Amino acid sequence: GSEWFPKSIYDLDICAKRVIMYGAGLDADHPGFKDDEYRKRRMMFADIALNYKHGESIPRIEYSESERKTWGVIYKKLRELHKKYACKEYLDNFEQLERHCGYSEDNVPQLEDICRFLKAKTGFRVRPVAGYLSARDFLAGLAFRVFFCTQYVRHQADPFYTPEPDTVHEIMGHMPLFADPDFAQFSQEIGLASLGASEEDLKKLATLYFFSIEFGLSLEADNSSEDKENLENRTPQKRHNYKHAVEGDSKILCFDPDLVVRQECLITTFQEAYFYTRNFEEAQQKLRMFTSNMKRPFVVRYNPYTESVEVL
Ligand code: H2B
Ligand code: FE
Repeated sequence: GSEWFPKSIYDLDICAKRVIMYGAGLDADHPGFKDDEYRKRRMMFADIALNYKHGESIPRIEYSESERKTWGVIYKKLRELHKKYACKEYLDNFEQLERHCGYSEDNVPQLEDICRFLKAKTGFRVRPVAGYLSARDFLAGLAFRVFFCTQYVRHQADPFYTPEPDTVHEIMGHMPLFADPDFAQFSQEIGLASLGASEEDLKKLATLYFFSIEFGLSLEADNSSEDKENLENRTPQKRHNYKHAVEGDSKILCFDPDLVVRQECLITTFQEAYFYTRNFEEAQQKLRMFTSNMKRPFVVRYNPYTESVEVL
C-alpha cells in the first residue's frame, strides 16, 4: 500500500507512459509482425499517445483506405449482431454516437469527438494510449473517469482477429456503455478500489473488470442479451463470443463478486462462464458490497470538482 498511485487526473500522464506492449515490440504471432508498413504506422500512433497530456485535444487521424475497410467490415457484421444480442442501453447510446460522433460503416470515429460526447453524458473521457497497460495503471484511469483508449486499427489480415485491444474494439465495444450513468459509476468504483490496493486485491478487481466490463451480460425482460463490449472479438475462437454466451454451452451465472474472483480470465478462447445482472445498478451494489470488505490502510475519496482523490 505504500506504492505510488495517481492522486490527480493529471497524474494519468505518468500511467499512460508505462506501456507494456506496443508497435515496437509486436510478438512473432502478431499478424503485423512482418509488416514494416504496419509497424511504422503503429509507431506513429505510439508517438501521439506518448506525447499526449491531459487537457489537450486528441489529435485527429486520417485513417487509410485499408484501415477504413477493416473498420467497415467489422461494423457491418456487428450491427447485425447487435440487433439480436445487445441490450437497450447499448443500442440507444450507439444510435446517439451515430448521430453525434460520426459512427458509420465508412468512417472511423475520432476519439476527440467521442471524448466530448462522453464528457457531457457521464463525465467520462478517453485519452489515447500506445498499447497495453498493466492492470494497475489501466484501472487507475477509471478512478478519474478516464478510459485509456487505443487509436490504431488492427492489422488488415484478419478483421475479426486481434491479439490486443485496438480502436475498433474500444469504439465499437466500450464507448456506448460509458455513456450510461450507472455503467460509468460502476466503472469508476472499480477504479477507485484499485488505487493503492494490494497485489491480491488488484488481481480480484482486474478479474471483476474482465467479467463485467469486458464480458458481462445484462438480463432483459424477454431475452438475455449481452451488454458489453465483446461484440467484436480478438480471436477466431472468440469471434462469436457473445453468441456463444447466449446460445452456446458455457455456464451463465448470476454476477456474484465472491464467485467471479475465483474464475480464470481466458484470453484466447471462449469463457467457461459468463455472469449477468438485471441492470448496471445491481452490478454497482454488489461491487460496492465486495469492495467495502477490502482492506486498505487508508480511505480514498474522489473529489469531482478538482478531479483528484483525497487520501485520508
Ligand atoms: N490496457 C489497455 N491499453 N487496454 C485494455 O483494455 C486493458 C489494458 N485492459 N490493460 C486491462 C489491462 C484489463 O484487462 C484488466 C484490468 O487487466
Ligand atoms: Fe476491452
